[in-house]
Order: sequence, then C-alpha cells, then structure tokens
Amino acid sequence: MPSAFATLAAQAAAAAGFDSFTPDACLINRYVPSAKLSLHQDRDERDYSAPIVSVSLGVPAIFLFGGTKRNDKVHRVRVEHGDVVVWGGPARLSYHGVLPLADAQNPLTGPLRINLTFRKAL
Ligand SMILES: O=C(O)CCC(=O)C(=O)O
Ligand SMILES: [Mn+2]
Repeated sequence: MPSAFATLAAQAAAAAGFDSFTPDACLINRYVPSAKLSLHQDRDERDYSAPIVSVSLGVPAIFLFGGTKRNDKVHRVRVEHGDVVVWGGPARLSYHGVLPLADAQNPLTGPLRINLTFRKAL
C-alpha cells in the first residue's frame, strides 16, 4: 500500500494508544446513497492484538459502535470527511456498522462515501 497510507494509519493508531501498528491490508468500501453495512465484527484478521483504523471520506455517515455482544447497546457517531476511528484492545471485537447513507453531496466524491479500513491481516 502507499507509504503515506500506512503512515497515516500508524499515526492514528498511536494517537489512540496503539503503538507499532503496521497495517498490511486496506479494505476500501464505496457507499452509494442508501447503502449500509450491517452490524458485524471484524474477524478475518489473524491477530486481534492489532487495532482497526477506519478513515471516512466524502459524504457523512452514522457509524454504529456497540459492544462485543450483538445485543449490546449501540452508540451512533456521525463520521465526516477526514474523520478517523480507531478501535482495538478490549474493543477490538466490538460490533459495528453503518446506517443507510443519506442523500448528500461532497465536493470531492459527489454523492458517495468512501471508507478505508487499515488492518493487520497476516
Ligand atoms: O464504513 C465504515 O465506516 C466501516 C467499514 C467496516 O466496518 C468494514 O469494512 O469492516
Ligand atoms: Mn468492520
């Protein structure tokens, strides 16, 4: 991945208290209006000691962040262009998702939201 991406992810992780994060994967999600992501856990990575770093670009969205059980209370957080969310440690397997994307416009992405999640997959 571009070194600028890896550096951004490592710096965001460090700011949240996770030193030495070296992502080896970046999953890119492209949301069109009304697209959503159901509550889920990120379980495909081999090592849960590394955090997830999630970068939001484009149209704002409501990010859902719950606990480690599917039925735990879910917090709603508005994420805007340039926002970065980091979760790890005891929160690494927290359920999370995204509400259906509202109709909106961003000067760079038009009606779209782009999300980058940096992971240590291997
Ligand atoms: O789009 C987001 O903010 C979250 C993406 C996500 O949770 C994932 O790709 O696993
Ligand atoms: Mn996820």
